[in-house]
Formats: sequence, structure tokens, C-alpha cells
Amino acid sequence: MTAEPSLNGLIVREQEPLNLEMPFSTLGGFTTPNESFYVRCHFPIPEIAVSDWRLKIEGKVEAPFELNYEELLRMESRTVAATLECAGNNRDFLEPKVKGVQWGLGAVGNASWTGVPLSVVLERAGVKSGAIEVILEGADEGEIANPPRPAGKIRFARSLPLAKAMGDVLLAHTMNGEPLPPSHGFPLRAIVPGWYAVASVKWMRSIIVTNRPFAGYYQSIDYTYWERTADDLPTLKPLAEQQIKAEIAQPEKGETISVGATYRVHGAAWSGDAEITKVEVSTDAGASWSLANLGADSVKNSWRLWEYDWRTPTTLGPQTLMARATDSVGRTQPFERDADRGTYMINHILPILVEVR
Ligand SMILES: Nc1nc2c(c(=O)[nH]1)N[C@H]1C(S)=C(S)[C@@H](COP(=O)(O)O)O[C@H]1N2
Ligand SMILES: [Mo]
Repeated sequence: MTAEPSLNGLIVREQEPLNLEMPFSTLGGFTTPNESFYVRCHFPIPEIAVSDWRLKIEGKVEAPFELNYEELLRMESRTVAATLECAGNNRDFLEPKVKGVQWGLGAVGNASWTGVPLSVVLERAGVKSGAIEVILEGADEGEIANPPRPAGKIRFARSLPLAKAMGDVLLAHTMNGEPLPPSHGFPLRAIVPGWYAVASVKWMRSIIVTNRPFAGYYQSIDYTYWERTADDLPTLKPLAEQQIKAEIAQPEKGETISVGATYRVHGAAWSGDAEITKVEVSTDAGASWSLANLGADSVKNSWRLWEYDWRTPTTLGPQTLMARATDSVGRTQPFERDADRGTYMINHILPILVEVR
């Protein structure tokens, strides 16, 4: 195996734009430290001078207004724990290989986020009747490399249905008790709990209420999947809710395991808008399953840690480990990849091959 380039303990998937992955084997606890949190950027990180920075609230509202950083910090805040997962996490496991950043297991992290509920800001502006979506626009910009693409530079933007925007979405200025690091969206980012992290727009500059469906690049050309209607007509949809998943942190793929010993298999599991109620582990490629012990922290929209003591085989050779999660609304993971999901939403059960010696 060739060593991957690393930066402060993170795997460098791309230098420019900056894309860093947490080696998932380093999973240490419920909260991912800021310096270990994966970074996903589409454009260069914008340099923002906080004194010049403003957040605009505009579009179909009664009273558009702006907020500066000080004003935002003074507003009543809420703190929520939420897991962010890139919709392309685990892409490196797809066969055959597909385009995109080749994320392994670590384009995911769990943090505690502090900020102002988006609903408070929208209520202050007064959403006009007929509004259906809220567009979140970032300050970062650049050109898209491959067609189909709009001409020239575009800014990163995503929309939310009005109901989600008025729900649990946070405008976060603080990550694990620290001001947001530049790579994670300083001075302000959205946190959209339970959704793929593409919705959690970093470097927020504008909130635009609209009465038309928004079909921006990152929800019509990219970050989409095909949903089958009852008539089996594939319909293109923007990625939204996180799909249930369990990941094994240790052992790692390719690890050497001692024969006839006890090995602590451990990892994390999460599911959009639900709690994890069960994680099962298979050490025989899915033929049989055993219950893992679940961590004490069970928080909706956050991952749940789990562990399982494996009595390793007394015979030498390769072994295939798997983990499978179930949530509080009865959802679990499929064995097969759903090809309608393209290069995203990868949540089928993944094999982790190890060698018993
Ligand atoms: N403005 C802006 N917001 C963004 C992105 C971006 O490139 N620009 N990337 C999105 C994607 S695809 C992901 S997975 C998350 C990553 O957040 P993180 O870098 O804090 O882990 O930010 C999202 N928000
Ligand atoms: Mo992402």
C-alpha cells in the first residue's frame, strides 16, 4: 500500500480546492475535534475580513435586512450536536470506480454547533406568502471544470424547502466551542441536521427567500440522484436526507489481526432524523450477525458509537468484517448498491477485509 499524503493527520484528497479526510481509524469519541474534522471545498477558501462581512436576508420577505458578525454573536443562540457526512463518503468502495473525490470512510464527523436558528432570522424578515424555498448562498466562487456548466464564475449555493428552513436549521458561528475555523466556513455556516452536508453551506453571505424552485448547479447538475416514481419513471432529485449507515473504524481494511485473541471492533453509526437503535457486526462476510454494544450518547442527527469484542479465529487466513445499523423508525442498510444513486448516497453494507495471522 502506498502512503497517502497527509496534512496534520488528515488525508489530502485534493490540495486545491482543499479536500481533507479524517482517517476513520482515528475515531476517538462522540465529538470530532475541529482539527480532525474532514474538509470538503469546491472552490478556494474565501478570505473574509469580519469587519466587512455582512449576512443579507433578501428575496420574498417583508423587510430585507443585514446582520454583521457582532450582531449575530449577540443574538440568542442554540447549541446542537450534528453529524455532517459528505454525500460522496465511501466512494472509494464503489466498483467499478466512478468520478469524484475518492473518499474512504472519513468524510464524516460529529460536532457541537452553536448559532442562531434560521427560523428566527426568517421570522424577523417576514416571509411573504407564496414563498416555497430558501436559498443559502456562500461567498466562495469559481468556475466549474466540466460541462454541463454555467459560463464564468459561480458561487456555491443550495436551497431548502421552506418547512425545513423554518425547522431545525442553524446559522452556526461556533464549532465545538471555538469560532468556526476558516476551512469550515468562518464566519458563519448553515447546519442542516439530518441532511447530507452539501446542504450545510459554509461562508454564508446571503439568505434568499424565493417563490420558485431553485435549480442551482449543486442541486440539479451535481449532488442529485434518481428517484423512481410509482410508474418507474426516474426523476432527478437534489440529495437531501442522510441515509442510515454504520462504519467500522477498527480494524482497518488490510489490517493484520492476531489469531485466537480478542479484538475490539468499533465504529460509529448514524441516520437522518432518527436515532440508532441497533448495530450488528458480521465477521464471516454477512453469513451470521452479532449485536454490538451501543455508546451512551444517543442524539438524533448525531452518530452513535458502537463496539464489539471479537474472538478472532484460531485458524489463519483472510476474514471479511461488516457492520449494519438499524434506526428508531426501522430502517436498515441494504446489501446491494442502488445504481440510481450515481456517485452519491453510498450506504450499502461495506466489506472490510483483514488478515488473521
Ligand atoms: N460555501 C460552501 N459550502 C459548502 C461547500 C462548499 O464547497 N462551499 N461544500 C459542501 C459539502 S459538499 C460538504 S460535504 C460540507 C463539508 O463541510 P466541512 O468542510 O465543514 O466538513 O460543506 C458543504 N458546504
Ligand atoms: Mo459533500
